[in-house]
Amino acid sequence: MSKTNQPKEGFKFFESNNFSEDQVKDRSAEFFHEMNSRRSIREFSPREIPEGVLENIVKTASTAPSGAHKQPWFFALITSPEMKKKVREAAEKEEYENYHGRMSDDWLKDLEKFDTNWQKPFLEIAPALIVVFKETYEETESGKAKNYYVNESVGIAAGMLIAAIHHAGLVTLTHTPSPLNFLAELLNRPKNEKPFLLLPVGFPADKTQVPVLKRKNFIQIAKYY
Ligand code: IYR
Repeated sequence: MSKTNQPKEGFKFFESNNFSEDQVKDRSAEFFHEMNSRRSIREFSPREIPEGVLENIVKTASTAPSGAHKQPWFFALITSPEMKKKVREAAEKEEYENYHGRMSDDWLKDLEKFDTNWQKPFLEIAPALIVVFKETYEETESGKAKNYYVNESVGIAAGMLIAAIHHAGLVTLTHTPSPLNFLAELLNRPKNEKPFLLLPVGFPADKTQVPVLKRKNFIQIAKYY
């Protein structure tokens, strides 16, 4: 093999999938179709999540790109009824304040169509809660090391987590009982981690309903230049 066929130091050749144009077209359409059936779900079945699934979806999330490949995320997987109860109680305390004064009238009006309130029984019923943490900096042996584009990185990982949950055939809700700090305390996480999102995960309750919503169409969200 000649030298030019060797990757440079520290690199390897990328293994392209080499799909045909038709395959690329079909795959893009099929994936859109699949993702377009995703909905945020607020009523869960207590049905258990099959073994290995939480690991697979978290590992999928962790394939996300991140600033300087620092992977500034941590996923707390809560499955014990005791911890779920504690999370529910603390979340409901924050949500009670949110719905009774902390959210503006405009905000409450925007939420009317979702028929939500401060009560969050799904936090105990769903078989798993995933708390996504962002690592604002890295704690190394030689001290604090900087992470880059933390919100962007963790936001992308959270999106991939939601896609993986949906692809597996499970449902979730992107839940933000702000302020979220009670989660760091309850789970005893280190100082460099801040809670980012709380996602109940599981199968949907029988006959659960979702609001009739319309997604923006292509010309509302994109333009060719
Ligand atoms: N966190 C509250 C309120 C809420 C806020 C937004 I923005 C929503 O899209 C939905 C709900 C709750 O979860 O009820």
